[in-house]
Amino acid sequence: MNFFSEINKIKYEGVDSNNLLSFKHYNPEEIVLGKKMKDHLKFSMSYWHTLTGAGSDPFGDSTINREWDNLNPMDKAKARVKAGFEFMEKLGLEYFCFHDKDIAPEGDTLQEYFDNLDIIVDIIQKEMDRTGIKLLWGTSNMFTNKRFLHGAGTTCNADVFAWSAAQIKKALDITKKLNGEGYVFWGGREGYETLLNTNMKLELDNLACLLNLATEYAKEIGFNGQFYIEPKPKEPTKHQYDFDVATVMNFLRAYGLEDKFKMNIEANHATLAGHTFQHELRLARVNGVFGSVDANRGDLLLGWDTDQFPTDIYDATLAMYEILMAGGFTTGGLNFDAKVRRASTDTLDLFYAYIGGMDTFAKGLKVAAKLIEDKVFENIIEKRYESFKSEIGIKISEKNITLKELSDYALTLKEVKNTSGRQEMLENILNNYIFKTN
Ligand code: XUL
Ligand code: CO
Repeated sequence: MNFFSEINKIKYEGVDSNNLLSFKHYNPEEIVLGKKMKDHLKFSMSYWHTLTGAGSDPFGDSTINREWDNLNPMDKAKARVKAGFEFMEKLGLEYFCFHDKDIAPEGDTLQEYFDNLDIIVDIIQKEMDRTGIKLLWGTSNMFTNKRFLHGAGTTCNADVFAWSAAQIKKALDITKKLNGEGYVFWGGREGYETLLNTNMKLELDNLACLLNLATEYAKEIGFNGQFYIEPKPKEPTKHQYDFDVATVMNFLRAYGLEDKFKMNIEANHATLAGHTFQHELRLARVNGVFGSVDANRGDLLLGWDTDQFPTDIYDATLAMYEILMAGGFTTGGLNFDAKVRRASTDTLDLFYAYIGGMDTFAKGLKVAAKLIEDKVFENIIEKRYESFKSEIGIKISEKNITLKELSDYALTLKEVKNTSGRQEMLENILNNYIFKTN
């Protein structure tokens, strides 16, 4: 059965094409910096937004009724697999990501949930074998069910903690079975609403314990994928413990988990934390913890996680610049954790959404590659810090100096000279690269 029979495989047609169902920049086989575009970008479909999202929001019910939505829960789950793989094939998406709950109904008991998952995982595996499409990462949904109202790893209820462990164990088994390249922990409800009822220390200790148990179990079953944490500062809880890259790094270091996790950085989460997407990517890069990306965008006028498809060339260029400078994706990839708007009710809208996101990042990749090839920022940055190559500068860099020696040196200076930061010129250069790259 086909779900998108009215749509043909989306092809690259270049910027002069007027066909809205074609790529203008995403040319999967094109070589950029010695590597195929598709291998740089590793685009991934988010199972949840694409196949289960139905447009509901806090003020209104679902607005989107997909062809599979009227089936019984297991048939619906099976139909979603078929629809998902047809969708990925048509767009040339070579990866997908899912939560346990996205792929199978929970049933009445935990055992029934696991049995349902096994049935659907077998179908997914067949589709993966048929198409060559791969699993970028798996995860467990420990936030939608009311059981998790106090959190999962940070709950005050030990039974819920155990239930969460069971879900993670199963999700790891599935991710291993499907040869997943990674496993993501996003906080979900790991945070607090009020400190008046919260034992922060116990919650953080327990969260670290759960993460550690997960990595231990992964070793036991021979799952070698990369573990990621996906920082987010707020929503659904008022304060999420995985606030941003800096907070997560501190948490991991405090509990000796820093070698076991990398970051899955989401654009809209960065902006919710009061950072740019580039900032979060840069911080992860310079600390050696860059891993994967959830590509989307927020809305500057709204203070919540709108999860819109990325269309901002400027942001995508700077993101791709950081990703390339970090050495590119290894286990990670570019997962579209993005959803169509509530009023975009047709399947056609899903195609427009992905085409737009993929073209935006393909263009960003091309611009970033040229910026790196020409060492535009590297040369300017190197020059800006060249005083640290002087005698005194080298001593500072090598930590081969005392406060008194620095003071003695400063006393010999008559005047301190600074040079321009040239921000406006740099912004123009960046724009010029965007203008001229095709
Ligand atoms: C929530 C979010 C999640 C994670 C996976 O804001 O981004 O979908 O990516 O749990
Ligand atoms: Co995400």
